[in-house]
Amino acid sequence: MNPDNAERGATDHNRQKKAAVINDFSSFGRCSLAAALPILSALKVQCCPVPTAVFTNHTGFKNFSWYDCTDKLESYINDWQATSLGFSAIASGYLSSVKQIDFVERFISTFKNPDTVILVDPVMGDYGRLYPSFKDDVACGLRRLVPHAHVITPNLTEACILAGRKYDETLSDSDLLALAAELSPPEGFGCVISGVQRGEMLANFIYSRAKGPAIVTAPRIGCDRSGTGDVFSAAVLGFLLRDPDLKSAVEKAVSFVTATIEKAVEMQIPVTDGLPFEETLPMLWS
Ligand code: PXL
Repeated sequence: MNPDNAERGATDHNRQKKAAVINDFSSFGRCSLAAALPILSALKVQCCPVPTAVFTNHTGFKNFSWYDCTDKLESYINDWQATSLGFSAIASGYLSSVKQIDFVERFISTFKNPDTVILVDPVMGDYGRLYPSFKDDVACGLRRLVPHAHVITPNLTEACILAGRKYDETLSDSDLLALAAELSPPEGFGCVISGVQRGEMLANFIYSRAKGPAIVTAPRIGCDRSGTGDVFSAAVLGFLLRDPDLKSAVEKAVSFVTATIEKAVEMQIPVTDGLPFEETLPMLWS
């Protein structure tokens, strides 16, 4: 190890928090790393991206191409260990193979320290269907990451898959709170089932290990938009690093997402193109 790096892990944490974010990079569509980077930066967290794949644009477009980065991932563990990097948070998102899930487990066990916050966003699908390019083995593999996490942020589709049950849009509020409790990782903050449609509202069903169940709602504005879940989970992580209260982090993330969706409607942004957070990032500065 370079002796200059010996103290880096401990001192960097005091200077500025760092989050390693293991997710894909989609060059168009403002999702995954392209959302996590600006949002964590605005929340004054240094985002260190670990790209699992590079996409021309996300898979919600008719045409998309990608190259897979699996073969390059191990270098992140080797080089960052040699540089003695330490992280205040590790987050995972779009993982397209069991090999990548294995990598996330190794990454967490290498870099986790007693204070590291681990967020797993089990990105797999929406509206009861897996995203194109996802296979059942990945869906099963993602269950393995939950016990490593302190907080997970599935949507309804992902929560049903994680729990091994059929997708069901008719679940009651109490069913969804029970599901959030069932899926909560054994340690840490808990689980948020995000963006569940409730008439004119969108509801987030929270099970907080410290404070129990809660529901945070916001008006449903226009159509669902690509990348909303990624913006939400990045904001939840950034806010949790400031204040370890899950409900309060969700409330602040929901306010940010809602204001950004209002802007998207006002600016007539196509629903595929992600949220125009460039317009609202200043809300996160303080
Ligand atoms: O927003 C989730 C997501 C992330 N990454 C890619 C995607 C999607 C959803 O469609 O296609 C590449």
